[in-house]
Amino acid sequence: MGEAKRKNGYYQQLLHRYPGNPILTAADWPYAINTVFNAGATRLPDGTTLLLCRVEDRRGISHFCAARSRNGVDGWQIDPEPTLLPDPVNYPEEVWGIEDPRIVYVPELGKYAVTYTSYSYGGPGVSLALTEDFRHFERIGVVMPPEDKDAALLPRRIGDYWALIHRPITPQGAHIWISYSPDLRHWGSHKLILRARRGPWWDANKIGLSPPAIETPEGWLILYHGVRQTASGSLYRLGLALFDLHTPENCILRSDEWMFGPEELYEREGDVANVVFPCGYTIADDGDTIYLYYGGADTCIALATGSIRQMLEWLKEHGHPGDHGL
Ligand code: BMA
Repeated sequence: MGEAKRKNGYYQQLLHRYPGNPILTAADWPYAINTVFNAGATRLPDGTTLLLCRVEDRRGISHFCAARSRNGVDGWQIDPEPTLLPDPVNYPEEVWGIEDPRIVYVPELGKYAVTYTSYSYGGPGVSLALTEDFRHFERIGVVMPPEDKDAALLPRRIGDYWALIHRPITPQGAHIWISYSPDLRHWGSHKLILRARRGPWWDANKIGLSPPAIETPEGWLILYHGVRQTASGSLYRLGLALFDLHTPENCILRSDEWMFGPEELYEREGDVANVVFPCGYTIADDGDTIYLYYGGADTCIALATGSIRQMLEWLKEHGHPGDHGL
């Protein structure tokens, strides 16, 4: 079952890279850009996979552009022009661009909620927009002021409240929090739910939600990134944590080891070396196979597939309750 031999023995491979990676690069774009990476993902009602790609232009400022594919792997139809541009006149928090979208379909609204980083003089904050078709967007505006990012909504209310997982920077560090809202506009009941570890750990000092939480019968499964600072730069890797379905601020399990990290050249070399950064996934008709879309080295979009059931089994074997190892 997907065991890979590495330096000192074997580890279980949970995510399998698509051999044709990267699946999208700047060379595929219908207009001049610098890079394309960190895409939100969803499956539309007709089964089409939609990626809302973060595109960095040749000034350094990011916007979003949609790419659609029948099979989620190839044959991408890319919008001929930017799909969502920053709107600094009406939304000054977007003056330095919009980045890293996460898409969640919200059945109660019949709309997709897109949470993204809005970047300005104030720093990065979290903004929310709603859309039905990825052509027209209704901006709600800033939902978490700077400095905050890596946010995604849960797809349904918990009790009476919407819940947002996000990563503020506070004097205590860069940890993952949850906040609640009755109307998607007013947020409170903020709680820290997962701490960055310290010292030599792969997820020391800075962690953040990667794609939106995956709802499973055993809880909300999250893939989170950990950032290890080294003498030659940061290493972005991914681990797993499981949160209670009814009380999502309660962490049931957290992995000690990372389960995916930069290995291939398109993950190790690019504008920012050694980064794998997923912002979205789709789930196949079998309800178990996950297609994870991730940015490689802030330069391209790559795809890896895995099994949600296997990730849960691995987490039960390799995980610990609570803040183990802090
Ligand atoms: C994070 C985010 C991501 C980026 C990563 C590596 O802070 O800004 O957009 O992929 O850094 O540069």
